[in-house]
Amino acid sequence: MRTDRTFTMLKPDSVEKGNVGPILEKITAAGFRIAAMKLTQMTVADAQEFYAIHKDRPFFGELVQYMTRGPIVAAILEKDNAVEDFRTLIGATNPAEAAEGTIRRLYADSIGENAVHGSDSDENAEIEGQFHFAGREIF
Ligand code: RTP
Ligand code: MG
Repeated sequence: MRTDRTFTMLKPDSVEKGNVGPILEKITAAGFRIAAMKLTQMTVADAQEFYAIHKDRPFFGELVQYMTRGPIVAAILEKDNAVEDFRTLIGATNPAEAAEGTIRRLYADSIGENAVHGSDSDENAEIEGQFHFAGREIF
């Protein structure tokens, strides 16, 4: 398994608000190489599977509704220490608690609609990247 890749989604709110360009600029400026990227929309079944770990949480229904309401930008990103460095770049889950200059602080509205996803482990980065991309789409 590679340990220098992470998986991200620019969530529907980022696409709706026209923030894809500025967010990608921050990601590439931070030294991440784009290994795979596409505009796509998750079905309800996709989102339920992707976020299965949260299925018993009270916000699960809202989360699935949010993540399926419009297109997302899915991407695999490469950099040394990618998973941890990307989580630092995006900031805390709740944008009100996210550090100054982080993507969620700059572009997210609330803990529910928080602009971006970042994998939380090397193992999940691999699983999530394969969930969204075929081998021939990864460079
Ligand atoms: P993500 O998986 O999207 O990168 O976010 P995360 O690790 O920072 O947060 P996680 O605990 O995995 O939660 C996944 C997503 O569920 C939504 N959420 N809503 N209303 C709420 O209290 C609440 N808590 C979490 C967010 O969209 C969060 O990113
Ligand atoms: Mg998470």
